[in-house]
Amino acid sequence: MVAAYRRHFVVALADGERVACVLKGRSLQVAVGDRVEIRRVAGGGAIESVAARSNLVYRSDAFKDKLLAANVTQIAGVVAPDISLDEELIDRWMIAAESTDCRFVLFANKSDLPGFEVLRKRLAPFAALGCGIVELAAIADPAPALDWLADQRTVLVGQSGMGKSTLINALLPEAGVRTADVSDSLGAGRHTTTSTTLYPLPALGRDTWIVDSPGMKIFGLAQLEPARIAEAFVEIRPHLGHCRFRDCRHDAEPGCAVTEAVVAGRIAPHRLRLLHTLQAEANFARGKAR
Ligand SMILES: Nc1nc2c(ncn2[C@@H]2O[C@H](COP(=O)(O)OP(=O)(O)OP(=O)(O)O)[C@@H](O)[C@H]2O)c(=O)[nH]1
Ligand SMILES: [Mg+2]
Ligand SMILES: [Zn+2]
Repeated sequence: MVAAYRRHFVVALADGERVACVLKGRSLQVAVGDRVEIRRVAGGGAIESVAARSNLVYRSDAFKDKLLAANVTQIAGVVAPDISLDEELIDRWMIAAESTDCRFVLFANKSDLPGFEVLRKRLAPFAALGCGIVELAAIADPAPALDWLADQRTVLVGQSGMGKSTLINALLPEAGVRTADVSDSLGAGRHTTTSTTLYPLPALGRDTWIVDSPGMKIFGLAQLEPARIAEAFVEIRPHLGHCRFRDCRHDAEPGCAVTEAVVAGRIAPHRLRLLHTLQAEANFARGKAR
């Protein structure tokens, strides 16, 4: 399945034909990147089944799921100097990637703009956590991103106006994806990209593609299992299992290896706070019978 807009989908068949589809049945969940079976109906198709997937990247709160893509190998966050940086959002993308066995990379876009040097400094802590950072000006040249996209099934995430669609256009000029000035998209409080769309990148490898998604300001991870969220923090993970209490919450318990690592400067305090926030969000969602 290659494009999703609300309850409307586009499926690309093996011979290249594209069929507008609806979902058969309410229980079925489908995301771009899914392999599906369809049945022809008047005017299009109905998605009847979804093949087993290697993973599903989505965001969720206590009330609903927002599917991004299935069978993903890499999440690429896009940031730029002309839009205020939300570090917690980046942290959440990293956690989403870790918990779905995806690689995470940050595209620091609009390197041609003033203020890029400030952005570069603010991204340094993410590099320290092991995330790749690619500096580029997508509008002029997507080349720095190519090595990172090769042989990967990537989903682009980022706030509106960062340049996700611009990067797609630079990679695939024939795609003609709509982009818009930051002032336009932010001023009206609307997003330029409204559907989630998969673009094959055959020049960069077999089964290689990239997904453009609508801009997002929040990234809920309520679907995560509360007890396992800590493992998705790369710098917290090595300390797990070393606390005095087996069921340590890494809060105010004595003999907590994680809070000791915070005191020693090996874990940033905001990262431990985010762990507790994500656990609270996940527990809250579980309390609601979703
Ligand atoms: N100066 C500069 N502007 C860029 C660059 N990349 C994108 N832009 C501009 O940033 C604006 C937003 O780009 P889009 O590609 O529409 O952003 P988006 O992330 O797809 O936004 P949504 O679809 O709303 O999520 C456009 O005016 C682009 O021309 C770049 O490398 N340098
Ligand atoms: Mg866009
Ligand atoms: Zn602990």
